[in-house]
Amino acid sequence: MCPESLPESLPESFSESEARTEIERLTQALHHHNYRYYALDDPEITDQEYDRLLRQLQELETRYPHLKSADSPSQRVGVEPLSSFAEVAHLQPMLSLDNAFSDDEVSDFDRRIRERLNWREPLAYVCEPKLDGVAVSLLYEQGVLVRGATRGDGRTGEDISANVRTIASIPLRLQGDSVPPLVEVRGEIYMSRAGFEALNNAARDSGEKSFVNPRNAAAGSLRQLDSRITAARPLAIFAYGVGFSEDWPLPAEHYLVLQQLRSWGFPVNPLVEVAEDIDGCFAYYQRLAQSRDSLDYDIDGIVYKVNDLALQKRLGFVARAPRWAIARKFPAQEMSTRLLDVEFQVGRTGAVTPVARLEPVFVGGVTVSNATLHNRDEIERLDVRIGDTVIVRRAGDVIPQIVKVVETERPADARPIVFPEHCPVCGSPVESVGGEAAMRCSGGLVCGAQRKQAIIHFASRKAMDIDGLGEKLIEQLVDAGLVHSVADLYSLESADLVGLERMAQKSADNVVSALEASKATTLARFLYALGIREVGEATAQALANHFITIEKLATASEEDLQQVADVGPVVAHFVREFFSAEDNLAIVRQLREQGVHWPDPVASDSGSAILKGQVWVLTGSLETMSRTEAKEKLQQLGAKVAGSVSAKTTCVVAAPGAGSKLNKATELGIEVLDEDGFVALLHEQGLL
Ligand code: JCF
Repeated sequence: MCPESLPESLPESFSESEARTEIERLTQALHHHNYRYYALDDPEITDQEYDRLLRQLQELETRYPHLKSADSPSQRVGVEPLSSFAEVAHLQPMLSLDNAFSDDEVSDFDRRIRERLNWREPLAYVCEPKLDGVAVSLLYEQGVLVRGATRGDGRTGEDISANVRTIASIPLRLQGDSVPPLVEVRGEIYMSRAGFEALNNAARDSGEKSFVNPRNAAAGSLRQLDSRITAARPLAIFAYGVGFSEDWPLPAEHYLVLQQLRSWGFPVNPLVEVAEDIDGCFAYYQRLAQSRDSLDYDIDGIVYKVNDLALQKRLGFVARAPRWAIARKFPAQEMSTRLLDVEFQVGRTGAVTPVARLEPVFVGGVTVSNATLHNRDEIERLDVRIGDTVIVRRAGDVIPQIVKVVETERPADARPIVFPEHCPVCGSPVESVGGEAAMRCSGGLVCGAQRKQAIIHFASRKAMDIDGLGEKLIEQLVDAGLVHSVADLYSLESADLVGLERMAQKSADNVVSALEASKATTLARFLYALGIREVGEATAQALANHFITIEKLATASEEDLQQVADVGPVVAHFVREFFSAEDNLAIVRQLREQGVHWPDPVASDSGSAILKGQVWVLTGSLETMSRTEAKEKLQQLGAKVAGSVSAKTTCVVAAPGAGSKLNKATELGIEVLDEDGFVALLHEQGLL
């Protein structure tokens, strides 16, 4: 099992029996390491070492094809295409789930089954995220994967064995010594959001059709007759149950079935929990609804299952769904509605963005009446017309998107969308620059829209954070000719503001004080506020940490700039371009003359960056400061601040309301600081 004991390259002069032993040894080792990686999330060897073992096995199998085993870990690459999928019967039917759309419906479910069981005590339920993927049944004979099938109508499905064998997290051989002679394992195959994005980007780059959502991508990938295509798709599985089994002592609880699945080598969702009663189920729903957007896979709800298997058996089924389980659905993230019109908005960098005006529709928990159409290519790709019925998707905080046109519902008078040749705000020609998909207004700061957007960005919370200077006010200031560029803001007096819409003396004074207060800032915020193209929050922080003073940054060459982590040629070019323009330098100078200032940031490569090289994660909501402030302070101390907990995390700051990230940190044995501890650290470092 120990990889170090294997020679770098295999000797030429293997006898056949030595080859047989070696193949079996490598096969065992690879199965074992798959188990460590996918089921336990705790690998013992590096990816490189794993690849080396796999290459050695492949080399031997090429030399001795007849020694290749049926469950060889080398089959993940796929095989010759099929002409069709065979129909196969499940040994035990695959069930579907009844749905509940409110807590009341879940209460009814709990009451119903307790009545049926005559059960007066609270009932314990296993709670798990309901993945939006494709259900499969995997058949293992003597521990070896012999068949994979779709759910189909629940009784029979399609044989997709060749495809499921390519999915790395599906064990080809069950691990451990409690393996039944025959067992059907049920699970949900899904595509991670990250995998989906990568797949779609690659498809778009090569001019192929992209997928509407991760579920369609997973389903489409499993429906390939050529398993070599499936092999190239980022699919994964979470196992959630056992169908038919032979000679296997059924555990007493569903939760123990899941533990067994994990020890056989299946990934089981780490967010699965047992709730002691129905109130625990409600609490689980609240927590998961909160973290839904931060998961790396789509879920459409939660599954609650009676934990006690003897009780499950007594409850039995109705039609095709078990009485002992229910799916509590989240609000739908995709809905259909009508595209009423398309307007064109001009952004800070002049990009002209088509915005869809929609018949209002409730999706992802809010009413949506606008969606972005991104750019001209996107309109072409979707082939969308005004009047069309479209599918709108809103997942989390992201801007609602149109993902698809319902072609069958296109009205006869649907109108094509015409991209404007002139800026709708300033009338300057709209151009496409250097192969970009975006079309830009060529008016620059002549264009009122670009000026307004630049000022809105400058004043925004993560930039100069000027309280009370919102979009409406900025629009009025620009339209009234009071403000032409950000440099004019600090000359504003209350008298200029009084009399503008919704501006009484008091609010005007407040805006002037907020302007004054915003002058004390950080170099990172200031750089971000300038709105240099491609310089977001993180890049601004990295530039500030690296160059320490704006003078050094403003005179840095593109080569110097690329020394900064995460700064590539594109960002370097835009930064250099910005500081080469006399107008921009004048604005920076004026702002500083008017009193905008910052302390020298602590350079991340200086000795005082006590958290240099560390990765911190913030979770929960801090009571003493905003998340942005906490993040800035950690970055000033040299730490990287990540969004999720992994083995690379150094420390987690757990504020009140901390959820799954805290659990994960505890699971991984990562240091956790509470808010008091964190505040004390900042005090020690002179940051509070
Ligand atoms: O994650 C799922 N989509 C999922 C589907 C999870 C489960 O525990 C399920 C399921 C469908 C049927 N359990 C059953 C019985």
